[in-house]
This record gives sequence, C-alpha cells and structure tokens, in this order.
Amino acid sequence: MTDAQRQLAEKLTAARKVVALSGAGLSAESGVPTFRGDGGLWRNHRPADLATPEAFATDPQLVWEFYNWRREKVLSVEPNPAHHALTELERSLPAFCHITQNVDALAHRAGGENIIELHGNLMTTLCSACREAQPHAPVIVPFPTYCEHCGALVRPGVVWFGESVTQFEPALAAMNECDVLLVIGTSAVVQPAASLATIARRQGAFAAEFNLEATPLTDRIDLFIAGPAGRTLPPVVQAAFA
Ligand code: BV8
Ligand code: ZN
Repeated sequence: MTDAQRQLAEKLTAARKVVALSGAGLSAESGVPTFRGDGGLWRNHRPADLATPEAFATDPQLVWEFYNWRREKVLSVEPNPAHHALTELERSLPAFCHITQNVDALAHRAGGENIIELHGNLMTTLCSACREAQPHAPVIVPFPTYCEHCGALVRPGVVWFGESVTQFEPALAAMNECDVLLVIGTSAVVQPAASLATIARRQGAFAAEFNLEATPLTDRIDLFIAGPAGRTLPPVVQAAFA
C-alpha cells in the first residue's frame, strides 16, 4: 500500500456518503475496450459515424452492427476486482452511489445496486421516434426491429453525442452531498459527466482519482492513485473496512 492509498482508506472509514464516478477504464481489465487511448474504440471508428442520432438516421444497420459487436463482447467478459471492490464499498457504507458512464452493466453484474447509468445500457433498446423502452424487443438480432407503439425503428438504449444524459439530476444531488468522491478510469473529457467531479470538489468533498495517467481533472483532486484500478482499488477498500 502506498501512502496515498492509506490516506484514502482513512477518509473512507470516516465517510458517510461516498460517490464513485467511473468510465471505461473501470472495465478495461475485464477486457472491454476503452474509447480513447491505445486500442480505444474511437481510434478505428469516428464517434460521429456511429454514436449520434444522425448516424442512426443515415445508416441504422451499420450503427446496429457496431452495437451488436459491443454487446457480444460485453456478454463474453466478467466483472473484475475493481467492480467487486465497489460492491464491497457499497455494502460497507451508510450511503453510496456509483455514477457510471459505462454502458456494459458490469457493475450490476458484480452485485452493485445504487448505480446511475448516465449514458444508458447496451442491453436495452428504445424507440428512435417516441423513445418508449422496448421491453419485449430482442436485443441481439441481426437488424433493428420496429417500435411496439409507433412502428419507428428501435435503437440501442444508450446516450449518443448531442443527447441529454439520463438521471442527471440525481447524479448532481449525489455530488452535492458526498464526503468522498472516487473518480475511476475516465479520461474526463466527455460532458456533462466530467464536470460532475468538479461539483463534488467545490462543495468540499475529498476527491481521489484512479487512472493509468493524468487527466484534465488530476490538477483539481486531492489524491491521484496511479495504476490499473483492479489492482489499486481493492486494497484501499479492504484497509478501510477490515
Ligand atoms: C450533452 C454512450 C447536453 C454510447 C457516450 C465541446 C466542449 C464541451 C462539450 C462538447 C463539445 N462538443 C460537444 C460537446 C458535448 C459532448 C461532449 O462532451 N463531447 C466531448 C467529446 C467534447 N457531450 C454530449 O454530447 C453529451 N450530451 O452534452 O447534452 C446536456 C448538457 C448538460 C446537461 C444535459 C444535457 C452526451 C455524451 C454521451 C456520449 N455517449 N457513450 C456508447 O457507448 O456508444 S460517450 C463515450 O465517452 C463513451 O461511451 C464513454 O461513456 C464516455 C467517456 O469516456 P470514458 O469512459 O472516460 O473512456 P475513455 O476511453 O475516454 O477513457 C478511459 C480512461 O481510463 C483513460 O483515462 C485511461 O487512462 C483509463 N484507464 C484505462 N485502463 C485503466 C484506466 N484507469 C484505471 N485502470 C485501468 N485498468
Ligand atoms: Zn415508438
């Protein structure tokens, strides 16, 4: 354990309300590709061609296939020790909220409960016109199906660029109330998720960041814990609640 990990463990032991804000780096050790950086999805695909409402309107089949490929990937992997450490943290604290930009639901599969999926969920679908959720629509089919209510094309239940994130108000409330914020595996460049961290810090929360490298947030947090979260986070949680 480093001094930084020990210091964070003490803060967690004393905390009442803790928030974790996560990104693709949390799932990297499970084998889910990240978006930016080496091997990142946006190295080979342009976001504007695949993750916007305009892209879906232009070529629904291409967009659908991109998401099918990601769905299959996610179904073939397992939560990693960082996901499990967050579940243990949730069970050890009076109040805990995990705000994630990830659409892979791995935190749920690790047993996490109070999770805000800011960018939606890969395994759900909604109508591209009336936005009704499609509870009966099969997700992994070779082509998009049609809405049960209005007949328009069904799309993946994720938040695309230019769209409003889901559950922003509860995420904001959690940031305004927490004593400790953990920022895990996000490049902190996509808004409004990235600005949520700043809100917690401004109201006096102690903020720690887990990442392989510095991000635009690093200068504005209290502790930076370098390394893969699956290795650096579990010992902190264990030390805090052993
Ligand atoms: C909105 C879902 C209005 C779909 C995604 C100019 C300036 C500011 C903003 C904008 C701008 N131009 C446009 C915007 C707005 C835009 C935006 O922020 N663009 C950026 C890129 C400039 N945002 C939007 O359009 C958003 N909506 O603004 O609406 C509004 C405003 C306020 C309130 C309400 C509404 C909607 C954005 C949602 C886009 N959807 N995904 C899908 O998945 O297909 S975004 C995409 O990036 C990803 O899906 C992911 O969710 C998100 C964030 O990425 P990260 O998770 O951070 O992943 P990344 O690969 O970047 O980083 C990984 C990190 O992990 C790295 O730092 C790496 O070092 C680290 N790491 C790797 N391995 C490990 C690790 N760390 C620890 N351990 C490891 N093992
Ligand atoms: Zn519809």
